Amino acid sequence: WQTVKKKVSIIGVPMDLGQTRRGVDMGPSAMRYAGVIQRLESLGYEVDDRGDVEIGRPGKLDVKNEKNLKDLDEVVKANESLGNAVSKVVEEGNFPLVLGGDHSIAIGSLAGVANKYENLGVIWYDAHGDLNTGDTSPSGNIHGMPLAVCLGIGDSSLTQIGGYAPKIKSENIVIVGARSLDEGEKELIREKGIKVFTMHEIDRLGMTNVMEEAIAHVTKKTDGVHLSLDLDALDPHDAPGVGTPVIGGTTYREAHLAMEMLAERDIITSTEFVEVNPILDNKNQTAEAAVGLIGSLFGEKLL
Ligand code: EXY
Ligand code: MN
Ligand code: MN
Ligand code: MN
Repeated sequence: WQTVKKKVSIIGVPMDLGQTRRGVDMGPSAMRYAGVIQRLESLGYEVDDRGDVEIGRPGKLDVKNEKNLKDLDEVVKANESLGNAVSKVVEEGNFPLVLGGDHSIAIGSLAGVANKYENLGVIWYDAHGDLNTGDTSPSGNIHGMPLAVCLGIGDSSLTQIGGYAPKIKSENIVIVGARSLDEGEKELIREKGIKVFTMHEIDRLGMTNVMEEAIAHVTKKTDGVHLSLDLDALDPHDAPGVGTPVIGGTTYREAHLAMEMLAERDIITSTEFVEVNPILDNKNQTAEAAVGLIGSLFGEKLL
């Protein structure tokens, strides 16, 4: 009885150079081990695993430079290849599911999809804003910068990945789950009028209302929506295997509800699941949580 569904193409990105805690490069393996392919197949999808993008090694070229962008050259190179791989998936009419890797890989994913749409919407489900540049970043870690980069803000070697900038417009973005923002990020949010549902709004309105409003916002002027899901949006109790945990996050159930609402509305056209770090995890709990959320996003229901 299963209806014909779009083919899902998986691309692994064992990237750990966008930050300094090693181990997040094992994220794609951990999610495969947690059964992501079988999970999608059991929902009736045809899955084609395209393997992993090649990543350089840390510090080979430059660990930190005067631009305050750690391992810039390697991060650029990997995101160029990822952009090409994702672009091919979209051209073939398949759904790109990118498995990270640290969040710097959103630069490549969005480079690969954004030029396929007139106006791409983005849901950024994250404890952080990822809106830093080399000038505002307290760390020099590029995983704290991808959303700014996709808005065309930051070093041109990053913003020009894929050969065009910007990838997205600030009015088509919504951030959900934020609870850690640097001063420069707050300024950018105000300046650009970016829609943010912090944990405060989630507590106050409830996840159902937040997602209703978030979906309304990202579908208003768009013809596709990318979901960028950082596992650190979940509370560290439910997702301990992440490099930058922040107390007070969304629960496992709230995250599932969000995915289930996206599945009901059927608005997501590409996605990435990032920041799973098996070394910091508790018996693959975070990768399993990620795969469960992928199940819900792709329409899994109990009854
Ligand atoms: N805002 C901090 C920084 O830029 O260093 C922390 C960023 C963490 C980014 C994580 C993956 O979402
Ligand atoms: Mn992030
Ligand atoms: Mn984060
Ligand atoms: Mn579920």
